[in-house]
Amino acid sequence: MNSRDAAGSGTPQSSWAPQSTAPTLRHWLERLSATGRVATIDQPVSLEHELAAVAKRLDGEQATIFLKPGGHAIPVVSGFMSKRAWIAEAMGVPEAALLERFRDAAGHPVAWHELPREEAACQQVVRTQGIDLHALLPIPTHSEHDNGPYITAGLVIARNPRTGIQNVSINRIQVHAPDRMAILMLPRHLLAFYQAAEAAGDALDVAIAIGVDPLTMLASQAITPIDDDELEIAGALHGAPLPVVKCVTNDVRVPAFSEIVIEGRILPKVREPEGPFGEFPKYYSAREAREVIEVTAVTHREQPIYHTIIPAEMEHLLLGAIPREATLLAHLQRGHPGVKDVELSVGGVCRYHLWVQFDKKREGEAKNVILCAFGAHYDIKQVVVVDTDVDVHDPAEIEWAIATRFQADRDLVIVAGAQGSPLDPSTTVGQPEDAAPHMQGVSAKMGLDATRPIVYPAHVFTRVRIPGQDTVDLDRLVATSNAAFDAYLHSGQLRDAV
Ligand SMILES: Cc1cc2nc3c(=O)[nH]c(=O)nc-3n(C[C@H](O)[C@H](O)[C@H](O)COP(=O)(O)O)c2cc1C
Ligand SMILES: [Mn+2]
Repeated sequence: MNSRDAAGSGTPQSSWAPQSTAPTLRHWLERLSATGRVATIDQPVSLEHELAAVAKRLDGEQATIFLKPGGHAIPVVSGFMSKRAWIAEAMGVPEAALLERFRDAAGHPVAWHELPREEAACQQVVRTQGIDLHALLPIPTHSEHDNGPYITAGLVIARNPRTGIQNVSINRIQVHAPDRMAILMLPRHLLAFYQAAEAAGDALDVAIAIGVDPLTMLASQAITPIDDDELEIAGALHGAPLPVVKCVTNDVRVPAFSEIVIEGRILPKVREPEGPFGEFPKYYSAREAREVIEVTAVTHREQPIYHTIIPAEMEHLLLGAIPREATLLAHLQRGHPGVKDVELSVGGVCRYHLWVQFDKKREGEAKNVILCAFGAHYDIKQVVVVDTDVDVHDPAEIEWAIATRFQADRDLVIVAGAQGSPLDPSTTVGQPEDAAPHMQGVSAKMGLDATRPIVYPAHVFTRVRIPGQDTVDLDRLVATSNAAFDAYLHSGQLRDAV
């Protein structure tokens, strides 16, 4: 049985009536706590490395809540969406329906609902003067060589200067002064908004929402056109308009139930050094000049909770993986309807290695699927295509398919000299001879067709199975105690002793 099917009930279609078990972070944490999935750390821990070390040790097993982080009164939470099954649970669908549900929500956005300020939890406490982020918020320093504290779980929300339509992304933010931060904006929507503002000599107003529910976090990672508002995708995932409120010092709308909101402006023509910072491929990115946010306000709930994401751990990797998988699956299925499912493997940092489950009808098709995947996203570096009897979510099954259905001289596809991930250190990134920007990130692509031939002699590819292995009634057959066996052993011991 596919392990994903076991996680929920019903077919993907029947459980699609959008419903969320996690309308706010607090609802979700309560649910995790009631089911033994929260580790409460009530001892003081240092914000420098110690907090991240504990959260990393428990990542993927339990969310962590630190009640006394670095002498602050505000608790820190981490790792509350570090398992696929938990994310599916938050969405209210079986794990097997996760990608389809996400794709459906991205295609059917729900407009948000604006609340008056007095109803918005995130503005219960408002501070616009004398802001010192280090004193106000428990912001951890994560990895060994990081350049100090970083906000890693902030939804950066901005308005398109031309249309006013909002955008949401997560960006790493270095807090290097009481009210100034440096931000990494790769060339996507936020950077496009900023460049438009900067060209007109203006700052770009932003808000950074920290401590939001898992579905709004996930929606922030949707791969969509520039004028799709990710908060509307969050509404679709929740099955209800997302409540928002206007910021105190600008016109950006933020989720009204956010625990904490930092308001500010990305300054035109200002750059300050940022990094190094330990990134998702589990290597550091270099110190470089980056854009700067000047903080204009900090608002929060009474007794807020601060969220930090441990870089390169499961919460970080899955947040990127699920929307990417949904997009890749749709892309592959457009040309190849036989594609059934995909997974971006954890070992490939949920970005570089794609596993594809495919119902092959004609020889050669798996190689077309491989080439299609290379074209879908420059990050994809290795593709493995397997048959429909192979569980694409089980690394041992993938390796078994490669071990027994793949021959390197026939089934390997290599494309030399393509573009790869700029964060993959094995590309030409940073090599002295290739230091010019247009020479960076050159990478080979590798595809493995691990499907069996369509026609094969009887028994050659017949998978060993034991009749009844999935259906035997263990409850009836297995005794509740080992007393009978112990008695049998004991009589044997007496004989041995003679
Ligand atoms: C934990 C985490 C950290 C991220 N850090 C950055 C970052 O520092 N800079 C960046 O450009 N993207 C970062 N991303 C990726 C973007 O948030 C993501 O690509 C987003 O979908 C971009 O939104 P956009 O398409 O609306 O521009 C991060 C993602 C996650 C999950
Ligand atoms: Mn966007």
